[in-house]
Amino acid sequence: MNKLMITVALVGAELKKEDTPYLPVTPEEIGEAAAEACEAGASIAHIHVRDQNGHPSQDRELYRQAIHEIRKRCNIIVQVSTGGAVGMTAGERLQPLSLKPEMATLTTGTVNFGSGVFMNSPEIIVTFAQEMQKYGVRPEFEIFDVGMIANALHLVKKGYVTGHLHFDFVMGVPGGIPATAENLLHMVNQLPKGATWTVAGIGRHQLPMAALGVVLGGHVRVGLEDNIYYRKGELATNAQLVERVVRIAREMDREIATPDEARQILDLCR
Ligand code: KMH
Ligand code: ZN
Repeated sequence: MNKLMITVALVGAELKKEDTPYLPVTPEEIGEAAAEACEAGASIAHIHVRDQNGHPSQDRELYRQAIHEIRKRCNIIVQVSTGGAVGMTAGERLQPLSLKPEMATLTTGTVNFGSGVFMNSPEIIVTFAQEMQKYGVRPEFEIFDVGMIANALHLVKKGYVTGHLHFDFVMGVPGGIPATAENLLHMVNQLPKGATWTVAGIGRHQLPMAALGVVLGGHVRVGLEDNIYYRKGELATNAQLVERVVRIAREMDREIATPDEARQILDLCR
């Protein structure tokens, strides 16, 4: 079977240090957490950044510092968020793209997000895709519900996204698609030939969706952005969540992709 890419979603925008002391928030902490996760087997780090008060931010300078701290320590692929936090403007969210990271998220639709609304109008989606093209950044389509796949493929048809197509199915957000095996298969079946996919289950869905990703030949995202527990009542570190997926994959005879192997799978080596 193909090698498994593990994405670690290190930070997110919704959690606080009070929720878990293991949450990295400063650029140095993000760099450390990325290096530990990479050592454990992660090939992609999906990152958000926080300001000095720990609040979610899309500030370009903070991203520059966090990426610098990661690069100092390891070879992991850096994937910046363009989702940011609910309520941020498109201009705020776009800031890290001008740093020309290897990858960035691109959410192709609006979705209820807990008690908020994660806004992605047709205009925003096209603008974000164009900015990624301009800076040579590979998008990861961030799919929170099934209609977003058709929106992503529409962007491809119109030429706003070219090259290798990679999707991340984020399942179990309150307001988004429920995390079930049937729903995952339904989404996988809609992808064009040659596209790759990752699955990210939220909260208690992280572990079963990761196991499904391993056995179905997809790829897996874990990390504190999506789930802070190792098991009920026991907090996890980012690296521990990665290590568990590595163990599951090895038991299933699936090898783990290094960052450079992930670059080849995603055709980032241009
Ligand atoms: N924080 C969510 C509203 C992304 O990183 O692109 C959006 C999010 C998706 O986390
Ligand atoms: Zn995110």
